Amino acid sequence: MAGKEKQSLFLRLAKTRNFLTEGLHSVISRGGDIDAGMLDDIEDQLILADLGVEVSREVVDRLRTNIRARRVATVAEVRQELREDIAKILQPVARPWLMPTGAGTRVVLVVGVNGVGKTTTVAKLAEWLGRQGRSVMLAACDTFRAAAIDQLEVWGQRLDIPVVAQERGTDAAAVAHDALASARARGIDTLIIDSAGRQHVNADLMEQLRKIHRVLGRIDESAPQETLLVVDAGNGQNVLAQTQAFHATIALTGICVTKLDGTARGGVIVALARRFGIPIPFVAMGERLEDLAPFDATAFARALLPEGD
Ligand SMILES: Nc1nc2c(ncn2[C@@H]2O[C@H](COP(=O)(O)OP(=O)(O)OP(=O)(O)O)[C@@H](O)[C@H]2O)c(=O)[nH]1
Ligand SMILES: [Mg+2]
Repeated sequence: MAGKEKQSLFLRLAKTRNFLTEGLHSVISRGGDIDAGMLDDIEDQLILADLGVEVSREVVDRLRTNIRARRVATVAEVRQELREDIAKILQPVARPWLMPTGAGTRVVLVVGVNGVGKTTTVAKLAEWLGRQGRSVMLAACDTFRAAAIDQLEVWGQRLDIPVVAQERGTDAAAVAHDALASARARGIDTLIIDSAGRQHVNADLMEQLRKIHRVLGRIDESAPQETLLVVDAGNGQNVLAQTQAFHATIALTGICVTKLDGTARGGVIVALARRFGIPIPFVAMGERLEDLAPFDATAFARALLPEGD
């Protein structure tokens, strides 16, 4: 069932079409000779889709080599070659999210800049883990805004899972500490910590993140077992700067790319894969709980470049 679900999400993505730029489709579909002009146009379109200048050049260089070697001769083969090349770049980061069981409470710390979908992703992850029979608790560590605490509590009620929250203004690290102590006491399998949105260039807020990390480590030196960065695909190349800064502050174990449904810039995922090699266990393509899918490199590449056009 999971496979089918996953596939239909990626198929939906392919259908939206504005996902990649219409441009690439029209370049490849216009027929005619595969000449230097077409290769230049393909490179431009990949850059517009946010694969980044470097990766776009690299992909088109490989394509050019294959055309010269006559391994690629038709437009259909160009499309297939691009699809396979992109899937190959994505493959190493598209690893399943394996959370060992039975080793006490495991902690997932969810971080990212403002408004990227952290809290929604926390809820989706909780639901996903719950479906696998795992007990989950949430910690409301966005203590800057009362509304943020309320938002998480509403998700907790909806999903029927406990939420640890304290008053607005409480030190986020203290909330994280108490939540982990409580989760361990209750024998909870996974504690997911929702954190406040913070700009990656804000040194004070980044330091606060380090503190949360440190305080968790005092209770369990291997916590947090997962530090998940949430990024909004619509932020384009800025996603790379965000990843760089968060990774330098607290080593990331994974990236979740959201809002792939609302953007033509999904190609940033390819740039992320090439530049950092950090696992991308999940992608999100909508606001609903079921709009989270384990990342599938082949299905994603197929959504970028559908077959048979
Ligand atoms: N279209 C779309 N919307 C999403 C997705 N994920 C989250 N959203 C929406 O994005 C908005 C912000 O989501 P939140 O989960 O509150 O984001 P956040 O990162 O917790 O925000 P802050 O806590 O304010 O930093 C909400 O309206 C969500 O419903 C997605 O994959 N696709
Ligand atoms: Mg939030």
